[in-house]
Amino acid sequence: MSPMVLESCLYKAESSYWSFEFSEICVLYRAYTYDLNPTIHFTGLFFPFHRYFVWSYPQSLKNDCGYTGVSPYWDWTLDAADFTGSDLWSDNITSGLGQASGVSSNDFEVGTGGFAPDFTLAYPVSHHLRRNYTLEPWVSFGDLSEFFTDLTKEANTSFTPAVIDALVAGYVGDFKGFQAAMKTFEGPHSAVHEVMGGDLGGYCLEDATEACFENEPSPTISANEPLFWMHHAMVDRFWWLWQNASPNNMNAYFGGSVQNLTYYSEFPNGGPPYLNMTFVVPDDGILAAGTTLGDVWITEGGFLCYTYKG
Ligand SMILES: [Cu+2]
Repeated sequence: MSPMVLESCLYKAESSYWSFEFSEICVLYRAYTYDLNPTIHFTGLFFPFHRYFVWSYPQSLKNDCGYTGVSPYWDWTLDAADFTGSDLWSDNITSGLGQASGVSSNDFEVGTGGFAPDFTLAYPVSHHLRRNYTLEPWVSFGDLSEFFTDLTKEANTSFTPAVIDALVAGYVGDFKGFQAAMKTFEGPHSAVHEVMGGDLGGYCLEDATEACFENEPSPTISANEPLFWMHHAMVDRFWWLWQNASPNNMNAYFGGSVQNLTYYSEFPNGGPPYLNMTFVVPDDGILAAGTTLGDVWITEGGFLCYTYKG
């Protein structure tokens, strides 16, 4: 297990690309601890934990960096059709987020844009941001083939506007079904992580330990990438859109506390014991202790107090 990695604000950029206007991005690093991984993925904690985790990010930016702006989300549906052609990957050092794919001869380090060349990430050891855009990321997931309909599926087809619109409109009152569709191995959440490869995809550094490669891809690495926060803000927005799509969705919930990939089709979002609104979100030293699922259920409520524009 590793402690939270937190550094102070060190990067600012301007962009008009995002779904709503903001004047600066402020970046800090956090990594969730290793033992949280099976607790918050493929369980009923996926959406509420990540809502709390994503919410905590701008709080830290405000408290630790004096940030006064809003928190952007990355609407990847806009980039699905021509992913590598997106303005997002501009090489401009003051407004671009750099290459979608880094330099292969250099462990896929991103060599352009605002995150190059001196930008360093802290987890698990100091390194430069890595991206390895891979259109068919799942061809190497052969030992998990039972979870895929097609290992050669092109990842950008999982996060098109049509896919997202259908998911938001569907699964009325069915939280388990909604999460299963979103969080499935080839669903939008995973697709964005894996199409990016590198840090966001959870891939080990070239000279990492054997233990790292045995657990690859690992979500513990993915929060290195500044885009992690904007990706997961979009995942949270996606849940928010679904919550607001029907009165039957807002408080809909069903999820288990134990990841069960052996019986995945029966327990796509966890097996028993089942969770409820009084369950305390695991903080593991990262977040304020004692926050319940009910506390983070409604974004416009008193505790979180935010909404999404656009
Ligand atoms: Cu994720």
